[in-house]
Amino acid sequence: MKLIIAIVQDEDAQRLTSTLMDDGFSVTKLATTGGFLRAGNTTLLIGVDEERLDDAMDLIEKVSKSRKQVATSPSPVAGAAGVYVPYPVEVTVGGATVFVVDVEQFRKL
Ligand code: 2BA
Repeated sequence: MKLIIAIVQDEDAQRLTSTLMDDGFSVTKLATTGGFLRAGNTTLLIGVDEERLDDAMDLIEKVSKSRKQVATSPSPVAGAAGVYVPYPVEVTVGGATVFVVDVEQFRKL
């Protein structure tokens, strides 16, 4: 068995959860926060048998969209007044950041 840990954007989370469940996958949804943007995102935990791993990955890829977001970072050098001025940086977020790990045991107790 494998555990898929998929970090997706909130905008895609509901549709992805429904799509996975409609296809027979079990999903746990966590509200998480990205370290860089410090904005909300969603992490899905999906335990799958190995033979269904590719099916789940295909669905995640199909539903998760990439989007541009603007982050505000402090400027790397202080200005004349010695103040670090915030400046906008555009980053492309997603589709999905996915980790696949081996599951040593899966039990429902
Ligand atoms: P955030 O950390 O909020 O990052 C959002 C987006 O900002 C990233 O999109 C990437 O395009 C950009 N970014 C992140 N760190 C950066 C940096 N040091 N310099 C410049 N740009 C940077 P994604 O790569 O699609 O990541 C989306 C979210 O997935 C991340 O949100 C984070 O919550 C998670 N994530 C990505 N890589 C990860 C990793 N190696 N370990 C754990 N979580 C990860």
